[in-house]
Amino acid sequence: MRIDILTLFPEMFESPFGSSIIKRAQEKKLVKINLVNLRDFALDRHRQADDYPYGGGAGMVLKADIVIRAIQALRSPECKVVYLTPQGKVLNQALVKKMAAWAHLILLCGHYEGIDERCQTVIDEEISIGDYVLTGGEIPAMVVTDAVVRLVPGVLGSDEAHTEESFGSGLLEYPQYTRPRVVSGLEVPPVLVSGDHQAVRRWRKKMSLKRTLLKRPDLLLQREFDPEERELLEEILFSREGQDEG
Ligand code: 4FV
Repeated sequence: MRIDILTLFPEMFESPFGSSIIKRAQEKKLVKINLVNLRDFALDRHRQADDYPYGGGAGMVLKADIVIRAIQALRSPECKVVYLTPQGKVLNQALVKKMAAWAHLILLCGHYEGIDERCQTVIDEEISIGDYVLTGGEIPAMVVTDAVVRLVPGVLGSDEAHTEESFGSGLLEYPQYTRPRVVSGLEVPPVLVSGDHQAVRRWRKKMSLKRTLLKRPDLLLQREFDPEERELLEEILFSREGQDEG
């Protein structure tokens, strides 16, 4: 997978992409991330990439001629150009899965008041990471890159599976426990040390359902349930639960 990130501040990406999983994915050539400075496409000797807004008003606007020139230089037949903006579709795991299937992604990072509207001629998708305003599109581009790259086959090792994680199944993830067995007098739920894999699988599915019901009931509204999940939901809703239910 190829990811080109168009930004005025390529240095912001060095540390997030310089360690752990994203770094390893690049070393294993599973993903190629290019940090591209928008200023490199400015033709004037001051390499000016932004200017005052026509019609007046505060802040600066990224110049369309530079953005368009940059994207025309980078794009390929199979690429998708994504502009990070609060006006975009709000990112979720379903959208991340869709993007992870693309061979070539160009992420355009806005700054200041945003970009000249005529850049829309070279933009395929607008994506927002949430309904709040940031200083620039750089951190959203990091979020998108991290979420997408970890779904690229081979990036996550076996011990980092993404199958049973939150939103993978449309439910929140079940509680995790590790050594030591007792912490602050709190025991690990016995089922998890029972060796009964079926019972563990069922307990984890029940906990995912229960947590989703308690923390994100909205996620349950858009979801089908298999017979076992129906049974577990009835148990949760209609029977008294013991403490070790986690
Ligand atoms: C943003 C978001 C975001 C808006 C003005 C950059 C800033 C400045 N991008 N999801 N939320 N962008 O706040 O994607 O140009």
